[in-house]
Formats: sequence, structure tokens, C-alpha cells
Amino acid sequence: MTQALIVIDVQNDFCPHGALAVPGGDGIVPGINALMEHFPVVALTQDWHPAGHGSFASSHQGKAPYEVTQMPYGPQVLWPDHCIQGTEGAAFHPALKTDPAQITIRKGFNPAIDSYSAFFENDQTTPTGLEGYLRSRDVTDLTLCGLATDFCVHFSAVDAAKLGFGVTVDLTLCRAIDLDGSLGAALDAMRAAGVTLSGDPM
Ligand code: VGL
Ligand code: ZN
Repeated sequence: MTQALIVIDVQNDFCPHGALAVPGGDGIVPGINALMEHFPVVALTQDWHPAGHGSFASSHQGKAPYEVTQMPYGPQVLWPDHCIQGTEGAAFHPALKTDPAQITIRKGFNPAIDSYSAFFENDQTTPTGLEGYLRSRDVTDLTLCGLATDFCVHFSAVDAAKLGFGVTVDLTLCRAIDLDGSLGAALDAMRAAGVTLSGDPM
């Protein structure tokens, strides 16, 4: 058994004062830094959108952030502009240790398709390459942490379980957006997919 730690989207825009700030998002950084020391494989993900991305409300006439629209691949929450490639908002939180990570997976770069999951874009078909990387390093089991519990952590965990990895989400090292009950729904969906939830949701 080889264990990997997957650190989801600990970026400035998801931390306080960021464009899509997750309450308390920066509070998980010290715990994640400490946890990295215990894993032989560490991967970071980075939400990485081009300007004008299809998930931005500003790209849709008459739509406001947090409204839902219909995309060819299904319903899509529209977000404030965030994590634009190369900007300070897309950078990792300055206190996050990045040296222990062997790979950074960037996602959401396709202008027309969002990518919550670290494994597949929201069309649920286009791979990011993370599965291949983990398999070629003989990884069998994953621990996930990061931002946000109810979006990118949730979809990454469910996809990882579907792919056959053993998956634990450390809820103490995640923080949620919690839009219209999305945190409760995410916890239910992760449990139903066979994901082990450790600690209490925050
Ligand atoms: C995320 C909304 C939009 C996340 C990314 O990292 O959970 N949420 N883009
Ligand atoms: Zn995004």
C-alpha cells in the first residue's frame, strides 16, 4: 500500500480577502504543512482558469455570481472571477509548503469546461492526468484536504473512490463554501461513494 496526500486548491483566492474566499480557508495551512511530512507522495492541485472562463458569472450576460446556469455538460454554479492563470489570486497561499510536493496538477484551464475534481473535468470524461501519475507511482490510498470541502474536495474524493483508490478526507483540514446546503449534500455524497470522512466538518 502506498499513500498519497492530495492538497486541493490552497490558493489565495480561496482564502480570506480572496476573490472566492472560503471562511477560515487559511486556517488549514499549518496542519497541511505538518501532514505532508507523513506521506511519501504529495500532490498539490491548483485551480487555473483563463480570463473569461465559462464558470465565471462575468462571462454570462445577466448572470450574477452564485446563480446556476446550464452548460452542455450539465448545471454549473457561476462564480466570481477567480484563480486566473498567473495572478496573485491563483498563487498558493504564501505559508503553504510546496517543496514537499512532487507534482502540481492544474485544472480548469479549458475555457468552456469547469473542473472541480482533480481527476476529471466537469464533463466527467476529460482526465487531468492525476490518475495516471498516481498509478505509475503505485499509489493505492489517498488522503485529501484543502478547499473547498463541498466543491473541489468533494468531487475529487468521489472520483478517486470511483477509480478504486482508498479515500479518506480529513475534514479538519478542509473548509467549506456551504452554498444552499452544499456542505451537507457533499458529505452525504462522499459517504455514499465509500469515502472515509475523518474529523468533524468545518
Ligand atoms: C472551487 C469553486 C470554483 C474549489 C474552484 O476549489 O472548491 N470552487 N472553483
Ligand atoms: Zn474555479
